[in-house]
Amino acid sequence: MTDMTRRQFGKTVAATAALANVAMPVSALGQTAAAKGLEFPQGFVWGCATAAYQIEGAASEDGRKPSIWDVFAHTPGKTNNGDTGDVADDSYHLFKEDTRLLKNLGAGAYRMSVSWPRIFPDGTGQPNPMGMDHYKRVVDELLASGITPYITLFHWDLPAALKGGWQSRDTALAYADYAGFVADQLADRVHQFMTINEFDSFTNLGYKTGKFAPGFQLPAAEVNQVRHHAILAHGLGVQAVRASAPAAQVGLAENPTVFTPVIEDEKNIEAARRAMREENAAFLTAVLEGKYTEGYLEREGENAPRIAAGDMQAIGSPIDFLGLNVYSPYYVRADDSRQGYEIVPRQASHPHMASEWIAVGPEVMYWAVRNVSELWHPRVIYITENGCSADDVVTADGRIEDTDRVMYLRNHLTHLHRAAAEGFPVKGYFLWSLLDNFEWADGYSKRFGLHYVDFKTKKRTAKLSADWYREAIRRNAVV
Ligand code: GBH
Repeated sequence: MTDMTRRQFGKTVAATAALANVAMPVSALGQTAAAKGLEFPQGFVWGCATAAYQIEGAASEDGRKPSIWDVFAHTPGKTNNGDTGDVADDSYHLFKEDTRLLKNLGAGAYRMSVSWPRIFPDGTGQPNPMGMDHYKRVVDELLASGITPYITLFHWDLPAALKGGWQSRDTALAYADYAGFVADQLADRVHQFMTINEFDSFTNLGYKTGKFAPGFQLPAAEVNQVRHHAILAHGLGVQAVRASAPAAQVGLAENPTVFTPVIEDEKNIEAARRAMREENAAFLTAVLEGKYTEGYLEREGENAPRIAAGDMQAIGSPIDFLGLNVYSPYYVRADDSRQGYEIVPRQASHPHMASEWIAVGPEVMYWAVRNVSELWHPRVIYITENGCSADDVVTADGRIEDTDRVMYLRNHLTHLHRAAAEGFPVKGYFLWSLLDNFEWADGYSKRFGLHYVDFKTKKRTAKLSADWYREAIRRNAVV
């Protein structure tokens, strides 16, 4: 917030709300709160997010070698319909067009990821200049269009050549070398880096349930070691980026399990905070506290990770901003147990979007920001992902009227606005996603984009939600 303190901003909002309560002629109301919508703080960053393997295609071009996702997707039975990211949205070639889509939205920022196997095709060793040059071109195109790049250094496409994958401690070291190299190469034009996207997705789904690459189902002790290597990679990555790009801001994009109090009263609010800390003990809590909680070590017992000297200090390296990917809430209530909370299962009738896992509970935006703020006091929070899948259809005259996505976005941003209005330090929002893309194990069957992609022709068409988001960005408000 530039020229208003948080408290003043909160008061202004309260005053506007109070005004709206007094009897006023409808026309006067129309000119105040209603006309403005729920305004976000000045300078709020509005963006879109994507990830390399989900949009780029060009899987073996310019020296790129396979990632574990190429191998996984090409293994029969692993993805819906056997879909792969071989071609995806062809954004590797169409990045100028994608930049125009962002510009048409009025977006000020773009969160994109760099593909590790384009930069180090074998994971380590010699860098591949053709891969690096590609990202320099993409970044330059964004900058020329007035769009600030936010770069994710790892969004799950681990080079397949790395022996042992995340089971090997060496992968964390290789990651730090890669992260430091990319930061050095882009330091003159990129000022925001995220080390890693979502620990849970590539560790637990990759090595415990096997739903994601590399598709393993390991015993608990080995899974915990994988998780430890992942957060170690983050910590070493923070240090490597700082060494290469001292002026840059470094953070991560994590999807903690977010807890919403069943009722907003003191004891349940406290329970939500406790649950948030303890249920994220392997990842976010460890990163922000530089230690595993006693509860986690006790619960895991002999399966707890082996920790080398210096690991926890590296893992707890200070970050400049916290990125939160927020989709679905869990509900929690206070109880008399030692931990002080009980997770309340979702009702069978709880509504969800096209992906069943996207249970709709827009207050999750508020509680994500508030819980992490009260627990760890990060100076800057970005929502690095939020959005939904919808069963989009193209009408006879070529429109996509995704009113359900608009409903989802409007409600989630309304609750995010509440967090900003109460003075929590949320500074930006990146909508997942700019365009329909390869949705991991769901292949092309789930569409998350503001732009519809015809996967045969690669044609992009703005959906109704793109028009809605443009208007929100233009007004800096939810309307
Ligand atoms: C994000 O993950 C990812 O960062 C992004 O790449 C992805 O495209 C986007 O969300 C939309 O999915 O199949 O029942 O096991 C969000 C967290 C973790 C949610 C994996 C879905 C699989 C559920 N995701 N999870 S299931």
